[in-house]
Amino acid sequence: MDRTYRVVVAKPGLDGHDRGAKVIARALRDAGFEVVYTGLHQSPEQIVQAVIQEDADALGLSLLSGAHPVLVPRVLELLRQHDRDDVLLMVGGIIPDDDVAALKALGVAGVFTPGASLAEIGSWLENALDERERAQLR
Ligand code: B12
Repeated sequence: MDRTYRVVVAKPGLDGHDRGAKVIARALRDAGFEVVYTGLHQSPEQIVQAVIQEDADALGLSLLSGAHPVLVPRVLELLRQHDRDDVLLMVGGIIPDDDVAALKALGVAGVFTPGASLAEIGSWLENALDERERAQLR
Protein backbone atom coordinates (compact mmCIF):
# COMPACT_ATOMS: atom_id res chain seq x y z
CA MET A 1 0.00 0.00 0.00
CA ASP A 2 1.47 3.36 -1.06
CA ARG A 3 0.07 5.06 2.07
CA THR A 4 -2.53 4.32 4.75
CA TYR A 5 -5.90 4.93 3.11
CA ARG A 6 -8.98 5.94 5.05
CA VAL A 7 -12.22 4.13 4.27
CA VAL A 8 -15.74 4.92 5.49
CA VAL A 9 -17.93 1.81 5.66
CA ALA A 10 -21.59 2.76 5.86
CA LYS A 11 -24.90 1.01 6.26
CA PRO A 12 -27.56 3.09 4.51
CA GLY A 13 -31.26 2.41 4.90
CA LEU A 14 -33.70 1.29 7.53
CA ASP A 15 -32.95 -2.44 7.74
CA GLY A 16 -30.77 -4.15 10.33
CA HIS A 17 -28.51 -6.28 8.11
CA ASP A 18 -25.21 -5.08 9.55
CA ARG A 19 -23.19 -8.30 9.61
CA GLY A 20 -21.64 -7.78 6.17
CA ALA A 21 -20.69 -4.17 6.97
CA LYS A 22 -19.05 -5.21 10.24
CA VAL A 23 -17.19 -8.11 8.62
CA ILE A 24 -15.89 -5.81 5.85
CA ALA A 25 -14.93 -3.05 8.29
CA ARG A 26 -12.88 -5.50 10.33
CA ALA A 27 -11.31 -7.21 7.31
CA LEU A 28 -10.20 -3.89 5.83
CA ARG A 29 -8.83 -2.76 9.18
CA ASP A 30 -6.86 -6.02 9.46
CA ALA A 31 -5.57 -5.45 5.90
CA GLY A 32 -4.05 -2.13 7.01
CA PHE A 33 -6.72 0.43 6.08
CA GLU A 34 -7.93 3.08 8.49
CA VAL A 35 -11.64 2.28 8.78
CA VAL A 36 -14.54 4.32 10.09
CA TYR A 37 -17.82 2.40 10.44
CA THR A 38 -20.90 4.60 10.62
CA GLY A 39 -23.25 2.10 12.26
CA LEU A 40 -26.80 1.29 11.19
CA HIS A 41 -29.61 3.40 9.74
CA GLN A 42 -27.57 6.07 8.02
CA SER A 43 -29.15 8.50 5.57
CA PRO A 44 -27.25 9.43 2.38
CA GLU A 45 -26.75 12.90 3.91
CA GLN A 46 -25.15 11.44 7.06
CA ILE A 47 -22.91 9.17 4.99
CA VAL A 48 -21.64 11.98 2.80
CA GLN A 49 -21.00 14.11 5.89
CA ALA A 50 -18.90 11.25 7.30
CA VAL A 51 -16.89 11.11 4.04
CA ILE A 52 -16.24 14.86 4.25
CA GLN A 53 -15.41 14.95 7.96
CA GLU A 54 -13.13 11.91 7.78
CA ASP A 55 -11.51 13.08 4.53
CA ALA A 56 -12.03 9.53 3.23
CA ASP A 57 -10.26 8.02 0.22
CA ALA A 58 -12.96 5.38 -0.26
CA LEU A 59 -16.57 4.76 0.71
CA GLY A 60 -18.10 1.31 1.06
CA LEU A 61 -21.88 0.90 1.22
CA SER A 62 -23.46 -2.32 2.46
CA LEU A 63 -26.96 -2.89 1.10
CA LEU A 64 -28.99 -6.06 1.56
CA SER A 65 -32.48 -4.55 1.64
CA GLY A 66 -33.04 -4.03 -2.09
CA ALA A 67 -32.98 -0.24 -1.69
CA HIS A 68 -29.72 0.20 -3.63
CA PRO A 69 -31.40 1.62 -6.80
CA VAL A 70 -32.60 4.58 -4.70
CA LEU A 71 -29.85 5.01 -2.11
CA VAL A 72 -26.73 4.64 -4.26
CA PRO A 73 -27.70 7.35 -6.82
CA ARG A 74 -28.61 9.68 -3.95
CA VAL A 75 -25.21 9.17 -2.28
CA LEU A 76 -23.48 9.82 -5.63
CA GLU A 77 -25.54 12.97 -6.19
CA LEU A 78 -24.61 14.33 -2.73
CA LEU A 79 -20.93 13.46 -3.23
CA ARG A 80 -21.01 15.49 -6.45
CA GLN A 81 -22.78 18.41 -4.75
CA HIS A 82 -20.05 18.49 -2.10
CA ASP A 83 -17.18 18.06 -4.62
CA ARG A 84 -16.29 14.69 -3.14
CA ASP A 85 -17.08 12.52 -6.16
CA ASP A 86 -13.37 11.71 -6.24
CA VAL A 87 -14.00 9.24 -3.39
CA LEU A 88 -13.76 5.64 -4.59
CA LEU A 89 -17.19 4.07 -4.12
CA MET A 90 -17.77 0.35 -3.63
CA VAL A 91 -21.02 -1.40 -2.89
CA GLY A 92 -21.66 -4.83 -1.38
CA GLY A 93 -24.59 -7.01 -0.37
CA ILE A 94 -27.64 -8.40 -2.18
CA ILE A 95 -27.25 -6.81 -5.60
CA PRO A 96 -28.97 -8.67 -8.46
CA ASP A 97 -26.72 -9.28 -11.51
CA ASP A 98 -28.82 -6.94 -13.66
CA ASP A 99 -28.21 -4.07 -11.24
CA VAL A 100 -24.42 -4.49 -11.09
CA ALA A 101 -23.84 -2.95 -14.53
CA ALA A 102 -26.30 -0.14 -13.78
CA LEU A 103 -24.45 0.76 -10.57
CA LYS A 104 -21.09 0.69 -12.35
CA ALA A 105 -22.46 2.94 -15.09
CA LEU A 106 -23.41 5.45 -12.38
CA GLY A 107 -19.83 5.54 -11.09
CA VAL A 108 -19.57 2.69 -8.59
CA ALA A 109 -16.04 1.29 -8.90
CA GLY A 110 -16.67 -2.19 -7.48
CA VAL A 111 -19.66 -4.38 -6.53
CA PHE A 112 -19.28 -7.39 -4.20
CA THR A 113 -22.02 -9.92 -3.55
CA PRO A 114 -22.41 -12.75 -0.97
CA GLY A 115 -19.45 -15.11 -0.97
CA ALA A 116 -16.98 -12.44 -2.11
CA SER A 117 -13.60 -13.19 -0.54
CA LEU A 118 -12.46 -10.72 2.09
CA ALA A 119 -8.84 -11.03 0.94
CA GLU A 120 -9.87 -10.25 -2.66
CA ILE A 121 -11.90 -7.21 -1.57
CA GLY A 122 -8.90 -5.91 0.39
CA SER A 123 -6.44 -6.36 -2.46
CA TRP A 124 -8.89 -4.96 -5.03
CA LEU A 125 -9.30 -1.81 -2.90
CA GLU A 126 -5.57 -1.45 -2.30
CA ASN A 127 -4.82 -1.76 -6.05
CA ALA A 128 -7.61 0.64 -7.04
CA LEU A 129 -6.46 3.31 -4.56
CA ASP A 130 -2.75 2.86 -5.37
CA GLU A 131 -3.50 3.19 -9.11
CA ARG A 132 -5.53 6.33 -8.55
CA GLU A 133 -2.84 7.82 -6.30
CA ARG A 134 -0.12 7.15 -8.89
CA ALA A 135 -2.25 8.60 -11.72
CA GLN A 136 -2.70 11.82 -9.68
CA LEU A 137 1.07 12.10 -9.12
CA ARG A 138 1.85 11.75 -12.84
C1 B12 B 1 -28.62 -12.86 8.55
C2 B12 B 1 -29.85 -12.30 7.84
C3 B12 B 1 -30.75 -11.56 8.63
C4 B12 B 1 -30.47 -11.21 10.08
C5 B12 B 1 -29.57 -9.93 10.09
C6 B12 B 1 -28.58 -9.93 11.25
C7 B12 B 1 -27.58 -8.81 11.14
N1 B12 B 1 -27.35 -8.17 12.26
O1 B12 B 1 -27.04 -8.51 10.09
C8 B12 B 1 -31.92 -10.95 10.60
C9 B12 B 1 -32.50 -12.23 11.16
C10 B12 B 1 -32.07 -9.85 11.65
C11 B12 B 1 -32.64 -10.62 9.29
C12 B12 B 1 -33.84 -9.97 9.24
C13 B12 B 1 -34.54 -9.69 8.06
N2 B12 B 1 -34.21 -10.07 6.82
CO1 B12 B 1 -32.54 -10.94 6.39
N3 B12 B 1 -31.12 -12.01 5.83
C14 B12 B 1 -30.09 -12.53 6.46
C15 B12 B 1 -29.31 -13.44 5.49
C16 B12 B 1 -29.77 -14.89 5.75
C17 B12 B 1 -27.78 -13.41 5.58
C18 B12 B 1 -27.15 -12.00 5.57
C19 B12 B 1 -25.78 -12.06 6.23
O2 B12 B 1 -25.60 -11.61 7.36
N4 B12 B 1 -24.82 -12.66 5.55
C20 B12 B 1 -23.43 -12.78 6.07
C21 B12 B 1 -22.64 -11.52 5.64
C22 B12 B 1 -21.20 -11.62 6.14
O3 B12 B 1 -22.63 -11.52 4.22
P1 B12 B 1 -23.06 -10.28 3.33
O4 B12 B 1 -23.74 -9.23 4.10
O5 B12 B 1 -23.70 -10.77 2.09
O6 B12 B 1 -21.62 -9.65 2.97
C23 B12 B 1 -20.77 -10.19 1.99
C24 B12 B 1 -20.98 -9.61 0.58
O7 B12 B 1 -22.31 -9.32 0.29
C25 B12 B 1 -20.09 -8.39 0.57
N5 B12 B 1 -20.53 -7.14 1.21
C26 B12 B 1 -21.60 -6.84 1.97
N6 B12 B 1 -21.58 -5.57 2.34
C27 B12 B 1 -20.47 -5.01 1.82
C28 B12 B 1 -19.97 -3.71 1.88
C29 B12 B 1 -18.79 -3.42 1.21
C30 B12 B 1 -18.24 -2.05 1.33
C31 B12 B 1 -18.11 -4.42 0.45
C32 B12 B 1 -16.87 -4.11 -0.24
C33 B12 B 1 -18.62 -5.72 0.40
C34 B12 B 1 -19.78 -6.00 1.07
O8 B12 B 1 -18.96 -8.87 1.27
C35 B12 B 1 -19.36 -9.76 2.35
C36 B12 B 1 -18.35 -10.87 2.40
O9 B12 B 1 -18.49 -11.73 1.32
C37 B12 B 1 -29.80 -12.92 4.08
C38 B12 B 1 -29.81 -13.93 2.94
C39 B12 B 1 -28.44 -14.11 2.32
N7 B12 B 1 -28.20 -15.32 1.94
O10 B12 B 1 -27.65 -13.18 2.17
C40 B12 B 1 -31.21 -12.45 4.42
C41 B12 B 1 -31.86 -11.30 3.62
C42 B12 B 1 -30.85 -10.19 3.39
N8 B12 B 1 -32.92 -10.84 4.54
C43 B12 B 1 -33.99 -10.51 3.92
C44 B12 B 1 -35.17 -10.05 4.54
C45 B12 B 1 -36.38 -9.86 3.63
C46 B12 B 1 -35.22 -9.81 5.92
C47 B12 B 1 -36.44 -9.32 6.72
C48 B12 B 1 -37.19 -8.15 6.07
C49 B12 B 1 -37.34 -10.54 6.94
C50 B12 B 1 -38.67 -10.25 7.65
N9 B12 B 1 -39.75 -10.28 6.90
O11 B12 B 1 -38.65 -9.97 8.83
C51 B12 B 1 -35.82 -8.92 8.09
C52 B12 B 1 -35.50 -7.41 8.18
C53 B12 B 1 -35.24 -7.04 9.61
C54 B12 B 1 -34.64 -5.67 9.75
N10 B12 B 1 -34.95 -4.97 10.82
O12 B12 B 1 -33.89 -5.24 8.91
C55 B12 B 1 -33.85 -10.68 2.41
C56 B12 B 1 -33.71 -9.35 1.64
C57 B12 B 1 -34.51 -9.41 0.35
C58 B12 B 1 -34.12 -8.41 -0.71
N11 B12 B 1 -33.01 -7.76 -0.70
O13 B12 B 1 -34.89 -8.28 -1.63
C59 B12 B 1 -32.67 -11.66 2.30
C60 B12 B 1 -31.85 -11.52 1.01
C61 B12 B 1 -33.27 -13.10 2.42
C62 B12 B 1 -34.09 -13.47 1.20
N12 B12 B 1 -33.54 -14.27 0.31
O14 B12 B 1 -35.20 -13.07 1.06
N13 B12 B 1 -31.95 -11.06 8.21
